[in-house]
Amino acid sequence: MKKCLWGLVFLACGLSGVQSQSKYCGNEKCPTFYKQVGSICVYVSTKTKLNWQQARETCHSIDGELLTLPDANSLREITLHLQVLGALLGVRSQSKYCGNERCPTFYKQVGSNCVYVSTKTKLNWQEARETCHSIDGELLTLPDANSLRDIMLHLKVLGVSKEHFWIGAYDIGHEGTWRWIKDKSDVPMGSPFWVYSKYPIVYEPTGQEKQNCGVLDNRFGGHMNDADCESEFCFICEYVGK
Ligand SMILES: [Ca+2]
Repeated sequence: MKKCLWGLVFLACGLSGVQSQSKYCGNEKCPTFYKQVGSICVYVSTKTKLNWQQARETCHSIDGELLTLPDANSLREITLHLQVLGALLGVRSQSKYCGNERCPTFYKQVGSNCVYVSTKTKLNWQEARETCHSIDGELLTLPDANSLRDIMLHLKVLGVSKEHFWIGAYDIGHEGTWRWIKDKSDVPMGSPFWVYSKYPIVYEPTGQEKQNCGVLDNRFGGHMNDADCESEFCFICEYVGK
């Protein structure tokens, strides 16, 4: 039976004035990637299909293991969860992908990018980067206005537009010159990318040496702001491959 019914047993997002309210971005109490089902934290992969060993290795990459079902309740809970996810589509695999998407495991297509939006444990900028690396990603690059619009709309659909999200913009080591961490290309400045104040018009970033990492700031509709890299926020990865 070749079907993506694997999950994981355990395993298990401030700016100047932007402070996180709790350890978690959403309402859940499971680590990044995981969702609570009954008493356990699981990740259900409905993207690229893998063989058993490949599936195990993917679980290991996010500190998990293939799902254990110790009793009837756990089987019932995961079955119900799969029904809710709409993932029980029949026994035979029809294509390389489990769902309708064309992005790798963990990722969802947003515009022309495959992105992973972490709405679980909040991390600082470097920790967020490392989490993206663990799934062959990097913090999000927004090369043009369309990509900014696409991700803002996506966050709204996800119902997480009240959170701040780390992205791949930074000026560490080259103060005042903002670059994307993925390819070191220049970050667009001004409108419509960065938050601005109206009277007089002043665009972020304004944090100078104290704020060297970029975030989508929920107080200003998800436009970009600079923040202290040690602040803890949700974050967005984009798939870059191995
Ligand atoms: Ca700076």
